[in-house]
Amino acid sequence: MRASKQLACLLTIGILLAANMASADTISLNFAPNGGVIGTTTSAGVVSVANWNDSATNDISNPSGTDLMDSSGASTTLDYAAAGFDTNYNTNAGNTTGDLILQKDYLDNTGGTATVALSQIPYTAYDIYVYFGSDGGGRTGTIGDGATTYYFKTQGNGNFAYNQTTDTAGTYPTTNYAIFANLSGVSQTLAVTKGSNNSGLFGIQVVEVPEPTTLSLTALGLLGLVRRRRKRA
Ligand SMILES: [Ca+2]
Ligand SMILES: [Ca+2]
Ligand SMILES: [Ca+2]
Repeated sequence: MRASKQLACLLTIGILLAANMASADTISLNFAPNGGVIGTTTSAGVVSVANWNDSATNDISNPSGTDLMDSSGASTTLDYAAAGFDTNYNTNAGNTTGDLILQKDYLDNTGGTATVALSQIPYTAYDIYVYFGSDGGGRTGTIGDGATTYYFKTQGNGNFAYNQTTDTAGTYPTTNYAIFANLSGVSQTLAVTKGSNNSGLFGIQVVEVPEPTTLSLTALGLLGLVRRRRKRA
């Protein structure tokens, strides 16, 4: 196969894979105990999508909800329930963008461990993005899903850019989100544990992972098509 044709083939497969990735659904949950509502038309998150589900805004520290909508606005089965948060609080992130509103208010854990239980997760395979922080910088803590625990130090009021912790060794990088990748099962419990001072959760995204078998078959099918066309030419 000539280099130009190889490139064209790879590009086509890349575009197809990208299209398949983009078709994956996302369910986004923003904790908005003090009114930091993202709503349905504003995009936010590392996986930047609209149609966020905002938690109750009436100064509640342990909200729950049922049948959250996905990023297309369609209702899903996903339910959630927070427990062990002691209060809620604000940063000075403001409200000029969805990403800032996400980090404006949060469920605050001032002692021990607090959890968010997700149930009736509608996807076969998925990643969970958890956004955490506080109004104060340099506060240590951990975020875990029962299998993996990531360490973090809060970014505080001076930095609302997205920075991911992948630290499982206890070096506490200054970050504001973690990804629990390639999970399966209908329920998960995410736990934030206080370190040096209180911190909490801004929000969560559950992102469907396209099934590898479907992707592989599609890619193989396309390769076959390209080869057949080459033979005819
Ligand atoms: Ca449900
Ligand atoms: Ca607590
Ligand atoms: Ca929030």
